[in-house]
Amino acid sequence: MALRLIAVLLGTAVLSTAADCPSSTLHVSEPPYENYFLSDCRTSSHVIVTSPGNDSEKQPRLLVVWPSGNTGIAAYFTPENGVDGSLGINLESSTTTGQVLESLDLDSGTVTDHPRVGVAGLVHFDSPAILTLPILADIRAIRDYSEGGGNLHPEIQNQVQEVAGPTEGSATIYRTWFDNKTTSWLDFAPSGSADAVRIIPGDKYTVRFGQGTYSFRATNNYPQLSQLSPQKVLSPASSSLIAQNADQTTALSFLSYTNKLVAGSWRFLTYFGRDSMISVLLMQSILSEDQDGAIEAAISAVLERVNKTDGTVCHEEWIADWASWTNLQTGIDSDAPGCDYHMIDTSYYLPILVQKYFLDTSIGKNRSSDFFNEKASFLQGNVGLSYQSLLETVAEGIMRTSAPFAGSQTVENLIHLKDGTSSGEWRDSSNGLGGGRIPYDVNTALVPAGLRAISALAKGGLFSDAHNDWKTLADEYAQVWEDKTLDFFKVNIPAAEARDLVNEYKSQSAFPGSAQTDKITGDVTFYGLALNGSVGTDQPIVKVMNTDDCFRLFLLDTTNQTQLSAFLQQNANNILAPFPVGLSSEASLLVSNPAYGGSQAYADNWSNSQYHGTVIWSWQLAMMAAGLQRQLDRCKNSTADTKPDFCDDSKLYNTVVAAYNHLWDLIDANRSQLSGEVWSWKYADGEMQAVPYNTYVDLESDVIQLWSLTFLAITRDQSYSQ
Ligand SMILES: *[C@@H]1O[C@H](CO)[C@@H](O)[C@H](O)[C@H]1NC(C)=O
Ligand SMILES: *[C@@H]1O[C@H](CO)[C@@H](O)[C@H](O)[C@H]1NC(C)=O
Ligand SMILES: *[C@@H]1O[C@H](CO)[C@@H](O)[C@H](O)[C@H]1NC(C)=O
Ligand SMILES: *[C@@H]1O[C@H](CO)[C@@H](O)[C@H](O)[C@H]1NC(C)=O
Ligand SMILES: *[C@@H]1O[C@H](CO)[C@@H](O)[C@H](O)[C@H]1NC(C)=O
Ligand SMILES: *[C@@H]1O[C@H](CO)[C@@H](O)[C@H](O)[C@H]1NC(C)=O
Ligand SMILES: *[C@@H]1O[C@H](CO)[C@@H](O)[C@H](O)[C@H]1NC(C)=O
Ligand SMILES: *[C@@H]1O[C@H](CO)[C@@H](O)[C@H](O)[C@H]1NC(C)=O
Ligand SMILES: CC(=O)N[C@H]1CO[C@H](CO)[C@@H](O)[C@@H]1O
Repeated sequence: MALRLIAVLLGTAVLSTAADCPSSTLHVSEPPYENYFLSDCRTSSHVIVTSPGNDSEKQPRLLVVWPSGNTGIAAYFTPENGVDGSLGINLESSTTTGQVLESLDLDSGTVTDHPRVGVAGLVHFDSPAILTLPILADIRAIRDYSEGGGNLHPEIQNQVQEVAGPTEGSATIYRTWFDNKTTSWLDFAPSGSADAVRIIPGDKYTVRFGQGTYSFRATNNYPQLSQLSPQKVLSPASSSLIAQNADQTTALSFLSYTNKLVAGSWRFLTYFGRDSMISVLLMQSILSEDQDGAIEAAISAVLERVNKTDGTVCHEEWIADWASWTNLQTGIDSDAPGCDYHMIDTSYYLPILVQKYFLDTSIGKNRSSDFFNEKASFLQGNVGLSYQSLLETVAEGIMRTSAPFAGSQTVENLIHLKDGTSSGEWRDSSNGLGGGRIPYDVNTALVPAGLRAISALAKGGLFSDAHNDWKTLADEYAQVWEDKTLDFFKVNIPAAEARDLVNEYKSQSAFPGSAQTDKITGDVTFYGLALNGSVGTDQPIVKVMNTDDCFRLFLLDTTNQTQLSAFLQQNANNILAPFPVGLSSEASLLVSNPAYGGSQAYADNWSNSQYHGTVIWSWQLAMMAAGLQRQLDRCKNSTADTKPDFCDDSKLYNTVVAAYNHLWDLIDANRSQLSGEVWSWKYADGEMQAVPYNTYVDLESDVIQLWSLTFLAITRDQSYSQ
């Protein structure tokens, strides 16, 4: 996407208390969205103004979101004259401070546990405007409206109130949450000569503004999270990144709090297990360690949210007002938080991450005993359980579910999506796995890597004596999962058939570029995205070439040399081959290539408008680069008897190095895209050019995303330059 990070101001002293309360701000322009971030000791806020011009798909909107409570306020406007496209809105800088946003503490000086805090600014309407819809609710409820086809929750909307005042010509819109304690407020007052703000009688929620500038304040009195400043989120050794990459380190800080990391803003501004653990694994080398650091914040957030019954790690939390709303659906009047446990991949990341920090770093080792003695306090059902026991519960779940395949290597014993769900790992859109039930990444990489880590943790004394057998048993299981899973997913297509399939795909997908079939010089091999468990022994494979090889590369040092060499060969070939033969494109490495599927459904279901189709995800590039590096590094520093065979196969080794360098060339060529979550491409001037994902789909992508910041830590190793 045409993401630009500009006008970065760090530590801007706006207020007289600035020395005690340094602030950081960030402006990201992604038309028609203007994004403003402000964080200081009072609050962390993200304000987005949408001014869509004549794009009738989108409505002018002022949106303010807060990670504390995962809540926000959306105000949708229409032009008073009813002519689409005639209303432009924008934020103006303050004439006194020069700042676009100012933080507020309206209870400053009074003693209260829950001060009313938020942001203030100036909004300009370039023609008279009607505020037709305010949503003062959890971000989940706002998303239900913005991407759920205009779906509103009447129980929430009915609680919205409007009053004139507090000053002449001003108006306040507010809503008290289901907890009866918390309120969100949005107030407007004319600035300069603008018309008074007028509540239109009889028509609830409707407010009129004239042409001109209005001051607004968006506030709530929910307890605030404590943000990790750029200095605190990074390790001391990495603090120079703050000056070198001010925009990205500010974004990282905005997503990092003392008790959790959040996935992105504005749509996913809360705990997500997979996002936070993958991000920490990729960025571990630059993140702060120790008790108040980012790594422990992420791990403790995961442990707090474990399902103590079966050891599943939480995918997404629901908290605050959305927790109340969810609980009310089952007749419970409580804001006790809850979790979604339907993902089958997330649990495995936990032991891997725990090993990498609590066993493999000196500070982690020293912290281990104190950390694992801590008691959980977040989920009602986990209160009082030690972090150690929660970790052990997760490991028990992994050992239990991986035992059947370790004993008997059948497709039935592989890890399946949970019954009744259509997703379970990172490709979690409806077409992401194409109906597959047995995902490639989970079975060939995450399970064995999780088992290796469990063995290491057992040897490191992190589990109770009852599990001493895991020291060897988990390693034995891991060996089977490492060696025996890959073949289930293997797709091998003879060259002539592969050329036919790609030509067919070119017409099915109406791809305007060359089919590139001259690049097919031998069999095409790859590992399919998933197996379809429902057809048992037929094991039909979802024949989509993909980047999920990165998990095995990044997480495992596999030891079957025939298998490793073949795996690296196909991976390197597919990275080097141009789409639609391989995964490479001018817009970077595509996460899927359905050209070998052999049907129109494949072309349609993995198109460049599908979330997990022929599109590019930043963190997949990072994990692929880090994974190739891990394997190449094995050649440098292994002893003679552990050195992988491919290291001495100069043709293969050089192909892997070429793939590594090609990938980095793609990454370097498209640096401006990397902070976005996902982007797509259009074909023009004879190449596939990067375009924002929302070019094809009316879906806002998060303008900052935790796992898209990982290139702060993942860098090219020049020693492999040819
Ligand atoms: C919207 O379209 C109208 C009529 O075509 C045009 O006059 C106006 O300039 C357009 N506005 C913008 C913001 O592009
Ligand atoms: C909030 O107030 C409503 C209406 O008085 C009441 O029904 C509800 O039980 C209260 N909820 C809580 C959590 O106090
Ligand atoms: C936790 O796991 C148990 C056992 O699988 C399941 O019955 C329960 O529904 C899970 N809890 C939640 C909140 O999903
Ligand atoms: C280990 O932790 C203790 C506090 O628990 C601290 O005093 C000591 O400095 C730490 N040592 C290292 C090497 O970090
Ligand atoms: C393609 O998507 C449609 C609709 O979601 C689905 O019915 C069909 O099975 C999918 N095809 C494949 C190969 O996944
Ligand atoms: C999955 O299994 C179902 C039922 O046997 C079958 O209809 C479908 O085509 C299979 N899908 C794939 C992608 O193999
Ligand atoms: C290594 O993998 C290959 C290919 O899957 C297999 O044929 C071979 O038996 C394996 N070797 C060992 C020692 O397990
Ligand atoms: C192997 O190489 C990596 C990166 O060069 C290094 O971090 C690691 O310590 C090395 N391992 C051994 C056993 O030398
Ligand atoms: C938007 C952008 O930077 N696109 C570049 C991505 O990289 C290719 C080269 O692989 C360039 O041609 C594009 O201009």
